Amino acid sequence: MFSSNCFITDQEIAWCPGCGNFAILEVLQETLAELELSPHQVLLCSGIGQAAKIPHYVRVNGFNGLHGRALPPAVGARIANSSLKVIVQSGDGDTYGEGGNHFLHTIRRNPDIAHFVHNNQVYGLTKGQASPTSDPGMKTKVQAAGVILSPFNPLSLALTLGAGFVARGFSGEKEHLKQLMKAALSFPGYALVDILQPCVSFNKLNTFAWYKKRVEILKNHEPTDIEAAQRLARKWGEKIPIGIFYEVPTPTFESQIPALQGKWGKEPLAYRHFDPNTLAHLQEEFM
Ligand SMILES: Cc1ncc(C[n+]2csc(CCOP(=O)(O)OP(=O)(O)O)c2C)c(N)n1
Ligand code: SF4
Repeated sequence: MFSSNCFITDQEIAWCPGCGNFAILEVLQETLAELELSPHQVLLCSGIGQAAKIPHYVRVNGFNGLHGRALPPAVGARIANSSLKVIVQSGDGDTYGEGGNHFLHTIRRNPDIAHFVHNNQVYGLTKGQASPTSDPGMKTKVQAAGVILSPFNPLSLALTLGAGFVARGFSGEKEHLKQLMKAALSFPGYALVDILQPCVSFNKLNTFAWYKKRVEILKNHEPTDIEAAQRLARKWGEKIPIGIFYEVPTPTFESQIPALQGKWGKEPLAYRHFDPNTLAHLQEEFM
């Protein structure tokens, strides 16, 4: 049996003291241990950014893609090796900005992966420019007169596109976040957990205290009620709900790929023996 220490690497952590990423990292390591997963069973994919450094700090299989490009390799890896627990972890800029298109189409595909977005409402690594989730009016060095765009609502959009698991967590509510991660990792399909994560260096508006005053753990919410989930997803201000907004499984991408079903699906693609002779008839036909 593994403890969370088994998931720690010897890499020096390059986050600012007090950054909300530390709590998310710790909760992830505890979650993996408590789910009794061993390091070789997990693949962690990320893009670029502060949040995206996480594969360096967790002792599992890891993949660092380009900015915004964490989801496609994660989906590919999941198809190639269905014995892996695939987790994508990235920032709000990475996921909802640069990776917006992949975000939309991954939800439509519904692969069995868990997606934990560290949402600090800024581009942290590049020194705090506004991101798609920044609150209107927030001043940054680039948006000196304040953000003028309406914020992107990832949870509402995910629900609209038919995501089966949609949740919001907060890095300051660690036990609660662990329950969300466990539920997302046990969910058969694409599971989104948007995690509010204070960036102490660049987001002086949405601070730890700002979130702490507002977040409210959901009680008595029926997570199969899509309309109630949408109402919760749109709630942002004096009260910010956290918890599982929606949880209803639908057929996964993998379950609809013939090559992964029946006699073909007995073992993951990655472990199957490939005999080039089986392609001989195709070569004859096309060459
Ligand atoms: C295509 C592309 N555009 C811009 C950059 C520069 N860049 C690197 S990290 C980053 C911001 C990351 O912000 P976010 O995804 O919100 O993550 P955080 O650092 O806040 O965790 C940017 C703009 C890049 N690497 N590639
Ligand atoms: S810049 Fe912000 S997100 Fe990046 S490590 Fe520092 S506090 Fe964390």
